[in-house]
Amino acid sequence: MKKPVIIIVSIMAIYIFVMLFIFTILPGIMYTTIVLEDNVRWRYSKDGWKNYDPKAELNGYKIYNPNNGDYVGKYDIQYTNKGWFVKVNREFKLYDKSMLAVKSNKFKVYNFEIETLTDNTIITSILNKASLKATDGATVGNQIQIDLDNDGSSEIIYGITNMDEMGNVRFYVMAIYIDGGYKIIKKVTGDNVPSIYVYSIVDFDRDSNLELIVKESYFSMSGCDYSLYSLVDGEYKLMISTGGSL
Ligand SMILES: [Ca+2]
Ligand SMILES: [Ca+2]
Repeated sequence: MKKPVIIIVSIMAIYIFVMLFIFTILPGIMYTTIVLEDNVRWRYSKDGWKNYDPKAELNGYKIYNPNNGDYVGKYDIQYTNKGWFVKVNREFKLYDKSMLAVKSNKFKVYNFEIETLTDNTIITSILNKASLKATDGATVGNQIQIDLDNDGSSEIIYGITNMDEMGNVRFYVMAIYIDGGYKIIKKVTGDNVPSIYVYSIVDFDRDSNLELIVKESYFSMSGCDYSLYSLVDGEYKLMISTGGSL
């Protein structure tokens, strides 16, 4: 090769690498961007969590199963009014499963199982802690056992719902058992209590403290709300919350 050709090829190679670094590698180092279901988008940077522009390019996102943590693959993704599409062999194809996609170098999604909570003494303890009193209807609960702070022993996440005799949901409370006591994460009371459940358990920054992504849906509204909670000093604090309806 002649010298000018080598120089031009070298400059082009450097240009491609720099562009690749700026647009593909750097965002995964500087930020964590999470995409959820109906185009909910959160971005974490040194300034904390922010809702993020839904129109931006979505190239090279890692898709996971939100419930069991299975890695689906890395794709360019696109949201339309028909739902999520992923690029396979240069063509965008409909992705009809739950969408949890991230751009990050650190992200991990955990497998978890929801079990029925049958121990009434636990239910009573949590309701006392939350200053709630069950009505004469039905009180049902579920639990997830998982090591949330990576100290080798499991914590338990509880969800308890109470219905009155007419079948109206009167309250919902989410709590964890951690460091030998119950801590309330979320409590909703009133005439319009949503159905609430743990959508995904993740570690976005790999500090071994797991984050909870919680989904809320109301019968009277289309779309859902999603919230991200982080473990701070033994308690779950709300980091960001957003409506997923379009
Ligand atoms: Ca633990
Ligand atoms: Ca974490």
